[in-house]
Amino acid sequence: MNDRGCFSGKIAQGFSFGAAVSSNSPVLGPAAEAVDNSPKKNVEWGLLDSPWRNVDFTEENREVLMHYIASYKPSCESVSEARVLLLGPVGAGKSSFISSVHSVFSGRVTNRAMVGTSGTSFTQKLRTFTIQGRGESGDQPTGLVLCDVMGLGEGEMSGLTLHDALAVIRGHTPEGHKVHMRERQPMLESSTQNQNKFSPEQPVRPETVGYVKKPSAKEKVHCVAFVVDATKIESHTKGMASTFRQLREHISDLGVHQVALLTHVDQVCQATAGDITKVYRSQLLKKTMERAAVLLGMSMSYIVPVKNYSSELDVDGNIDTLLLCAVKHILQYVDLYFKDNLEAKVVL
Ligand SMILES: Nc1nc2c(ncn2[C@@H]2O[C@H](COP(=O)(O)OP(=O)(O)OP(=O)(O)O)[C@@H](O)[C@H]2O)c(=O)[nH]1
Ligand SMILES: [Mg+2]
Repeated sequence: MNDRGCFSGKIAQGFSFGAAVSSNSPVLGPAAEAVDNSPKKNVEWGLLDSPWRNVDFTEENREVLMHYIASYKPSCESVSEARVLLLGPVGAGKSSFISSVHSVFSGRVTNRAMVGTSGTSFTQKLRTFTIQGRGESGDQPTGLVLCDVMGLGEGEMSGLTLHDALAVIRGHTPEGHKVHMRERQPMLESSTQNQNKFSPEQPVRPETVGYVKKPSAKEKVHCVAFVVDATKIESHTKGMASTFRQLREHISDLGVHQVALLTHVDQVCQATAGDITKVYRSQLLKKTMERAAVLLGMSMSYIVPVKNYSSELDVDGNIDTLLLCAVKHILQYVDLYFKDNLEAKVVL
């Protein structure tokens, strides 16, 4: 961490990233420190006077966002749940995002999606999670399903392949058997048995057990959310940029919109780590998002920052709000998919 309170890079004299901070590095102090909001400190931290995007971090807005998501229904008669696939490099925070969103709605930090710390992808199978949050007690399933899958590798021979990623998006990939899908419990893994692991040697194909030959609209993925770790943007090779480019080309051909989540923002900017409401005031994070946009080959407007629950024991209203904003952002592109591809439901 440098004396500007940031973990890497310089802000004033030309932006440059230092060695990427490992996602396993301890989060340095700010959360534990009292946050100094003085103008002098803001300059030291490289904080803009006003945010470059406006987020309402009030408790009321958190409630509004929760209600929006809890009552969300896809605008298509034949589809009751929006399926969103999280795609990104190993350790980017895909499973953490799912767990974090679940934590927001359950009011306590949980590790539902099995978050890992290994160098190879911790998540090995396609797993789908229905977010709960509807109803009086908030324990009914919402219309949002988040799909977790193994991490992308730098090339075709490691991690999830392009072929398998597209098979998931097209809805061919078995999630256990259909009967399991119907019997799926909210926030429970829908495929625990007889499930082939993703492997470059064994691509998903018609012979794969449980292969869905003619996926219906509800079995397809309706939006892809790329997940990238803010501390690793600079350390990704050209191979990863090319993986993203190929994925984006093919996914766009399928008419599926893509957004991106920039995770680990707390490990890039100390001020933001101490107070997540500063996320859009951090010049370093703005630069990091610009770099992420280049890596992903997408406009900044598709990218939103999040801080996943990682070391916290309790949920925090402001962290919740940023996570909920990310979910709303995703759902807007899900809606666009239904608008573009399927018959819109008549709203009376
Ligand atoms: N500080 C911090 N840590 C995070 C954040 N998101 C994820 N992590 C940590 O990063 C590590 C990897 O997170 P995972 O959610 O397992 O990443 P993944 O993308 O699912 O990884 P694979 O399944 O291995 O591909 C875990 O130790 C998480 O606690 C974040 O926003 N901030
Ligand atoms: Mg994972």
